[in-house]
Amino acid sequence: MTRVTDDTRTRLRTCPLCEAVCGLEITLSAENRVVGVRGDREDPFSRGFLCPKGASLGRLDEDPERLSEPMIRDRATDTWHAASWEEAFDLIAERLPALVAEHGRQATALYLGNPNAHTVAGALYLPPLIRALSTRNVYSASTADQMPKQVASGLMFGDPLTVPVPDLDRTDHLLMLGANPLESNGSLCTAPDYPGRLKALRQRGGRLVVVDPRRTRTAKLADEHLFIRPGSDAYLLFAIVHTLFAENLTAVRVEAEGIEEVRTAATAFPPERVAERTGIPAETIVRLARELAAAPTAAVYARIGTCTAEFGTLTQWLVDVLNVLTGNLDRPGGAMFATAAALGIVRTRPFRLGRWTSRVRQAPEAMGEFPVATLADEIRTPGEGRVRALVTVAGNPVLSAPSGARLGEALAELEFMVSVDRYLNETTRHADVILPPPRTLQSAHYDFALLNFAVRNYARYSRPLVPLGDRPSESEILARLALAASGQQPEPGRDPLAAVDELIIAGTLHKAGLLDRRAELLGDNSTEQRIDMMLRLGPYGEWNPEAQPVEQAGVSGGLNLQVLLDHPHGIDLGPLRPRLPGVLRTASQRVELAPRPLLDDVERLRARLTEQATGMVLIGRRQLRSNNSWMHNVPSLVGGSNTCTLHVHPDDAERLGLGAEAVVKSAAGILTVPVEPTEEIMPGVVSLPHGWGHSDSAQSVARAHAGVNANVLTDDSIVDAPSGNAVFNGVPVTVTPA
Ligand SMILES: Nc1nc2c(c(=O)[nH]1)N[C@H]1C(S)=C(S)[C@@H](COP(=O)(O)OP(=O)(O)OC[C@H]3O[C@@H](n4cnc5c(=O)[nH]c(N)nc54)[C@H](O)[C@@H]3O)O[C@H]1N2
Ligand SMILES: Nc1nc2c(c(=O)[nH]1)N[C@H]1C(S)=C(S)[C@@H](COP(=O)(O)OP(=O)(O)OC[C@H]3O[C@@H](n4cnc5c(=O)[nH]c(N)nc54)[C@H](O)[C@@H]3O)O[C@H]1N2
Ligand code: SF4
Ligand SMILES: [Mo]
Repeated sequence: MTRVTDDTRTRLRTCPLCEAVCGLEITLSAENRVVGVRGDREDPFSRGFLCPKGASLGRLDEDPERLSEPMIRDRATDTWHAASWEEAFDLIAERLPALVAEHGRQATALYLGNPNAHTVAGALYLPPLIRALSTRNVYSASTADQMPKQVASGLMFGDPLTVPVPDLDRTDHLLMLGANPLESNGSLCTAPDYPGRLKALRQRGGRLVVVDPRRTRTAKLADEHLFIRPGSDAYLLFAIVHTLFAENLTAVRVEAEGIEEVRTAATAFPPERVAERTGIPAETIVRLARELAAAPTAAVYARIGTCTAEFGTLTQWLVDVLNVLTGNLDRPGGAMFATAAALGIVRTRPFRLGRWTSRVRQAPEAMGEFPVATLADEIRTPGEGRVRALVTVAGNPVLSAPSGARLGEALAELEFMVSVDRYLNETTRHADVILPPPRTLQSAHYDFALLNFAVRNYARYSRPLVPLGDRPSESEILARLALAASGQQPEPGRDPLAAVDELIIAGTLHKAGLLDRRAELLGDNSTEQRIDMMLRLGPYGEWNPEAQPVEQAGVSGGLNLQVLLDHPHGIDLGPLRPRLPGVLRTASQRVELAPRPLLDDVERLRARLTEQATGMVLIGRRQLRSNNSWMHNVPSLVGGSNTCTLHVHPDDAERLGLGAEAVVKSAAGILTVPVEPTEEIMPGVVSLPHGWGHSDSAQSVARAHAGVNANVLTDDSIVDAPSGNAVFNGVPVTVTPA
């Protein structure tokens, strides 16, 4: 460890590692090595909170095994050599356009991974890349994650990005399903120090109820924890809806269509009919409904455990149906919509689902994407439109997608593959070219996506802490990739980023009637000027005639980049405010409680109600010192409790005669895993974390803590019908002694 000396400097930056957006205070040595990380106590949102991952940001950023130069693979020998940026882009410009010329645009696919939600490059420079490729074969981690929430929100509110979040700091009652923020730090609910906020809820007399097949750390903090049979949340929520109607407990306060249709649909799901399926007694369900209705304010919140399930979209829909029926949507203490500072995509027409379908499975698109669960089919099924080339950006689908191992075999059949990634890993090993992004600390940071889901309105911009030198930023990599994919060379002497930005700036200012003010945009480069424009035109912006006031002391006038630069700890933009009907984009201009595609899907739910729960089922879990697949090469983040084991209830372990290891078999695959008996899991359920399985990894620490790939067991042939989302929870398995 480098000593803190006079040459060190301390700088502020947002942590990019999870959705909690904590402010960090980072101490750097003269050589730009991280010598210390602390939570930024002056950040008005995170107030000094820091988790073990944030504390390890330096080690992660300086991992000696991360890639620093482009890599090119020789297919004949399967060996890699470092290449110059010119060589790498030249190869792409030679191969991709030729492939498209021969086989058409659909022959190229794109897969976008989770870290894109945390980078400026992902937010601002993926859209031009998608346009340049102009293929319908766009896939992302969203269909292994939150697509059900986005589809439900799109149908109910008209915009899939209009997602309500629980008003954590003011609610009196929180019903939480399938989320474990004490390990994950929260998701689709940006809340730094989520654990502290939950403790505060209880301290002010509020009630927290957690529904989870595992007694998680979050469950232990709650007033009440209920085990639920995996995959049955939609039944539970429908029965709560049923009870609200049956007992006249509804109190709708917003303009809503379709209340009668919801009442009718719920008649099929009285509490006594779902009790067995959910494992929750009818009396308890009735009590949950009464408590929800009686609380002065309440919010229902459900996350990944309920999204990555067969009825994910119905569950997410019912969450907000409950928020509406109990009068809690869009009111303080209920479920509210954040107001992010940067101007986002302005949607003018209502969200539509299934505008086109995939070639092999006829899966409907959602938000311009096909389900990642069908990517392997599109690569492997011969015929016109077959995917022959793939570009991945910040994704590791071999470990993160359902039937990931099968997808890995499909990747090996591609004719050409490019990955923008910091590692040579389970996915990128199939690439022909890997383009590594710079260090995190060499990148600027602004949370374009996550601040739309914040529990308090807030903005913070961080400039790069370490100079880039003569290598490209990730934004430039994506811009040059877009050029190479269309067979173009960057114009000599012209910054390819500036070319992209100029088009967007001119278009946006023209629409706003402000083209003559182009010269006023501030910033060191075109990206910053774009951010300045988005802030100025945004809901608190200097150029927005209807801007909301910025109430923070010391900030006068509307927001622009300079105001954010002057407030490096971030700016508090106040508690969430009611936003209906302004945010609605539905045809009716009301909240649509009974969208047709969802009512249609209720039939599928109904048909499965009486299904007997036999055998064991598999679910996932997250670990505090981990993040999906890519943080296992940092010594401080592996080992201890952070290991890849199968959680099994001791009664099941005994009944099944399990020893130290078990063989777990599903319809999709088979694995041998170490067994960890624990009372914290519901009988009949086993849990395995995802993101492991590094036995062939090029990273030495990850290889030494390999674990197994949980997605060998998950089955890509089963998805949540409306959204196409992958199913990771409730996978039928057999468990036998090894
Ligand atoms: N069984 C099971 N599977 C799951 C889940 C589950 O709960 N259970 N969860 C799902 C969820 S919620 C998600 S979001 C997905 C995640 O799915 P993916 O996004 O496909 O997987 P990650 O492991 O997050 O991979 C991120 C990749 O980005 C690279 N990377 C990291 N930082 C950067 C960067 O700044 N730039 C670039 N270019 N690359 C970077 C890493 O090296 C890694 O290769 O996994 C899903 N898979
Ligand atoms: N430390 C850490 N933090 C992370 C990540 C990480 O890998 N590690 N990943 C990040 C990502 S990509 C995301 S999307 C978020 C996710 O954030 P969360 O949604 O909070 O994710 P989990 O911690 O996996 O919690 C999901 C819970 O659902 C439960 N569950 C499983 N099946 C069911 C079911 O059928 N019904 C119900 N009611 N519960 C069920 C599981 O037992 C688990 O406790 O976390 C992010 N933060
Ligand atoms: S909670 Fe998330 S944002 Fe905060 S320090 Fe940890 S990883 Fe970073
Ligand atoms: Mo995720």
